[in-house]
Amino acid sequence: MPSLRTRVAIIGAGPAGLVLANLLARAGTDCVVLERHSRAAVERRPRAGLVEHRVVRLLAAHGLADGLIAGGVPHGWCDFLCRGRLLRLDYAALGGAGHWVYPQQLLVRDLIAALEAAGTPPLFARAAVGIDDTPGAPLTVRCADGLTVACDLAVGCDGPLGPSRTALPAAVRAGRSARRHPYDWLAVLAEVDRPVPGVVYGVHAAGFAGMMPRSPRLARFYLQCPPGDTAATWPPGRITAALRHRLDGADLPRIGAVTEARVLRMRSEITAPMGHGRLLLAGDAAHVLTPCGAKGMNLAIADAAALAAVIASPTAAGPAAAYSARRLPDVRRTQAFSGRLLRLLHLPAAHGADRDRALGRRLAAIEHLVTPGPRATAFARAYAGAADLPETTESTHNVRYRPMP
Ligand code: RFL
Repeated sequence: MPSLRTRVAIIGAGPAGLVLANLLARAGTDCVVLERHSRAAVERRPRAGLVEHRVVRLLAAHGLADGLIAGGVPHGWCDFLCRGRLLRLDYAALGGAGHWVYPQQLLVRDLIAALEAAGTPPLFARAAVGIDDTPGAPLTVRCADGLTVACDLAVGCDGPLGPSRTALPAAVRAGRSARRHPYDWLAVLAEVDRPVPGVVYGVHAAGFAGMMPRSPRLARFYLQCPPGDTAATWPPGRITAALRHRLDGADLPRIGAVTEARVLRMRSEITAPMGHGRLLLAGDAAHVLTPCGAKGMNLAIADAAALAAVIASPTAAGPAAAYSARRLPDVRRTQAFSGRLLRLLHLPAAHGADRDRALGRRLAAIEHLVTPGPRATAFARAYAGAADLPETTESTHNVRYRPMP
């Protein structure tokens, strides 16, 4: 039976696992990344696209942002569309920082290349199936093909469905807080005839619709749909018609081929503490957010950075306590931010005049939100991941946040 010995076994080569492995490699800490998919599959998987200010700063500080800065596009405003009115929140100007638009799969590709250059590429097509934690013996991660990895610490970066969460003791899993929202989102990637100029949130009587930039020829769209809906009920013609209807008034490009359409179950969940003993969780394995507010990948990378710091400076309380204390306040704040934005963007399930009144209330709330002042500034900073910046306005790398070219 093949076996390996390492200090830290990392399960999953998504943003969390790859950033952690890169930071550990830079600190000279031995680690192994196990990924169940092939390299080609993870480098092709489109998901997030908005990278927060603080995450760019962090990646740049470790020499991991060259591709992002060369190929990404700074972006710093979003539009809210409600009752035919388009209201702009210029959050980079208000809060001093914006996002970079850079598709997740490109960041994953860069992070894998950096690990390869460091001589520690992930082990692809190695699915972890279990974690054995026998007191007094090294922790052991078992893979489906028989490989075992003995380690001092295992970090589950394997998303919400990987084996790491289930390997936590039942008492820790019981401490999970979870919420299912009363709607789902159809997530669409589609070809466009020109770049989407920026983020648009459409609040509409027929349901929420969103439009996000990704690349010059591709855009991400979201459509609120009933809970439990499936992509099969959304043929391309219906998707395009719904986007035109719900985003009427926005600068919508011509939508071509739909390259991906999937229904995202809208739920939020936090595992607290974010680990136990020698097993820690990071990214989506530790907390699931809805895509609202574009926070999941950003939190995953912030987790990885905190974990690398905790591993570098052990404390008497142990890594799970130190890591949870560092990360849970930010995770909870971010969940709350995403929840507030969700409430703003969705109408309660009412009909007729009630729905119209609800739309009126949303429009008033949006007007309030985009009006410069402390509330708009707080929202701007939370949205761009700049809450930890000093109050003086300062931009990441002195960039001017602007629309897609
Ligand atoms: P990932 O990226 O899911 O990576 C987990 C990795 O673990 C592997 N794995 C295993 N490997 C070995 N053995 C096993 N048994 C394994 N089981 C699983 C998987 O193959 C995978 O490679 O988790 P990570 O690293 O925590 O990163 C989280 C982010 O990917 C996620 O939060 C974001 O994509 C969420 N998200 C967004 N986040 C943002 O910050 N900004 C956005 O604009 C944004 N848009 C989105 C999103 C997520 C979306 N979907 C598809 C859920 C848009 C969408 C449509």
